[in-house]
Amino acid sequence: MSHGREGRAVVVLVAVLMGGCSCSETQAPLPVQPGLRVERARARLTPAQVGAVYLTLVNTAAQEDRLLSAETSTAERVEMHEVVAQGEVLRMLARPEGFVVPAGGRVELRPGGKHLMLYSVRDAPAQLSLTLHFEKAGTLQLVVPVSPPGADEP
Ligand SMILES: [Cu+2]
Repeated sequence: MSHGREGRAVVVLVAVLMGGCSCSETQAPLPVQPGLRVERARARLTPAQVGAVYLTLVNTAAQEDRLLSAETSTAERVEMHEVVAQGEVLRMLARPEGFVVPAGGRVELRPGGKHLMLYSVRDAPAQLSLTLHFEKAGTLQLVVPVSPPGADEP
């Protein structure tokens, strides 16, 4: 008998909890954030006051987007670059048009490929705050850890 009562008490408690849940469901559901996500952001600085930021742009939206520009208070200028092979020579080209991120796709900025180039780095902080401007997703701000020189993987 006492078992039956405990069982009923549990049922009531569950009903109360579920009631609470359905109450909160009347609020606006959490939006499935369309747009861009950044993964694996890291920066590498050199003693020559230049540096690079590598990261992965993940586009969760149903339309393509484009990284238009980037800035950080740590450097005077940030440019979008890409290392490309021309014959047997590797060249670093400026990509002022930015980086297109396909719908539902991703673009990897990595050593030996696309990257953000930092010029006139003011100091060598442990991390830097980076602002990214996208054509559709707007502005994204993130904190990028600075790796010691040579620590980055290819
Ligand atoms: Cu570069």
